[in-house]
Amino acid sequence: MPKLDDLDHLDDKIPNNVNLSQDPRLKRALESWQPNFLKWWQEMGPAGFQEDDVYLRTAVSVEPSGWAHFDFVKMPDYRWGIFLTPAVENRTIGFGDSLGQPVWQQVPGEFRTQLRRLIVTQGDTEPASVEQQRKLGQTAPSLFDLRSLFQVNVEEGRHLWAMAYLLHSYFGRDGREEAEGLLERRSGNPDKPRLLTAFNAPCEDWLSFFMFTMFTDRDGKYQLLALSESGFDPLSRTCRFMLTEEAYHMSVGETGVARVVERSAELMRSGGDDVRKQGGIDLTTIQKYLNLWFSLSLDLFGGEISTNAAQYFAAGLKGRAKESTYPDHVALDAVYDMELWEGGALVREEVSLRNAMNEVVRDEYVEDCQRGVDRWNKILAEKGLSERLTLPSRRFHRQIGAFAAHRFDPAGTPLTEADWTRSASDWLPTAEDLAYVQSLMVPVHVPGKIAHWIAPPRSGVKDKPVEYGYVRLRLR
Ligand code: BYC
Ligand code: FE
Ligand code: FE
Repeated sequence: MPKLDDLDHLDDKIPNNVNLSQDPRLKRALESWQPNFLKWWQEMGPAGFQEDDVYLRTAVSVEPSGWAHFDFVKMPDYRWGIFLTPAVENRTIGFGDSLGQPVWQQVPGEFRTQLRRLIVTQGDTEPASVEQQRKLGQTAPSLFDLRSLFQVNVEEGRHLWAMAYLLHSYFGRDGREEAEGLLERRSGNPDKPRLLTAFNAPCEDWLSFFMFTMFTDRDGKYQLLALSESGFDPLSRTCRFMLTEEAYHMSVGETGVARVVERSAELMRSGGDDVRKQGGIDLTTIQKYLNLWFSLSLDLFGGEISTNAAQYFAAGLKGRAKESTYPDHVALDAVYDMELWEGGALVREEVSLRNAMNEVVRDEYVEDCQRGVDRWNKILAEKGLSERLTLPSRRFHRQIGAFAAHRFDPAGTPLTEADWTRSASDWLPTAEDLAYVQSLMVPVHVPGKIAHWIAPPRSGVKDKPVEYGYVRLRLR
């Protein structure tokens, strides 16, 4: 386990490109935070497996050769590092009221509270996801998948380090308190819940895990893209490096669901429509899980109309994903035409663009999700099936924003409460659906073997075959 006793070797223990060994104040701060992080990891990280060797990718530097270093490590020995993408010389603020001015290397006093809130919100999601996935290792469908889970988990741990670093380094005493708070809240705990809705939802089977990494990690991608635009340069550089890891998380989700779809399609072809009878997951259940995790993830973008988002944009703290692709970076006179639910009806309304920034980012996200669903449907088509998966309307099952106050079906049609109550079990996983999927969750921890309900992956990790022993389990 890394200890900070030997400060001369700090850069070895916490790989970093922020000159940690030259910064005594930051060193001391992280010195007291790190044991609490490890305590949190032992208590709330993956249940079991902490003594097992896992074939993990560790970031050891920001060069392309340095962040894809593969080796067997025990998870508590993973070298959680602090990496920022190298600074862009003479970078200027790319949007908002301060467009064109030099980026900030320190926190601007007038925006301190808002900036801290953004960083705390981002940071809170990282340990939350690890907590949600805590028990999944015990039912992994293969060693390949077990490794994927742990790779995602250690990297979310590193994302937590990234935000804790910003809090410790740039926010003084209250930053230190917020960094402790990140280790104290608990996903799903009513007394000290995580900050955002989806991060308190249970994620207790592997279909949920794949939907989570497909849809919820993809919110991560879009939020990180938006924060990468920040005029606060350390935040921008931190998020740009995190995005390199996020791509992997989303691929775990997309290919994971694809493999479940593939197996279900095979069973339908060979054994008929009753997939459950054949020990697979039927497309209806897959669609319900998709509906749930997509709608929970849509909520993570915030309200359709948001003065918070307008302020973040005006201040240059948070832009749009890929801000440079938009023609107008001030967005003062522009409007955004959106659909809302008002006075008991769907209405179209022109909203000042700055107030619509959450919706603009959500638009990009929905398009990206659709591309993934299209790829799943291609598998169904290739197997000669006419069934298709669909993204529900963004009005469906919302708990945040303009549509939270009413009920809508997956096509987006308004419903009475009675209609909703009658049909909700057709659209969202029921207790019985969850129990069925849970009944399939038996661990397959033998090299080369895989659970029946999921197709094997197309290829292994790095240069290893699919059948490789990616996790070396100690005899128990
Ligand atoms: N749940 O103005 P509004 C990731 C609150 S995922 C609960 O509409 P705003 C990851 C809001 O706080 C990426 N509360 O929205 C993925 C506000 O409260 P106050 C995480 C919510 O402020 C997988 C009120 O409602 N990163 O990295 O623009 C695994 C009105 O809010 C929610 C970020 O989120 C919600 N869903 O918030 C691991 C980036 N939505 O002011 C990791 C940082 C809104 O009334 N966060 N509220 O007390 C932000 O940029 C913004 O806070 C939000 C939208 C995008 C969340
Ligand atoms: Fe993350
Ligand atoms: Fe992630």
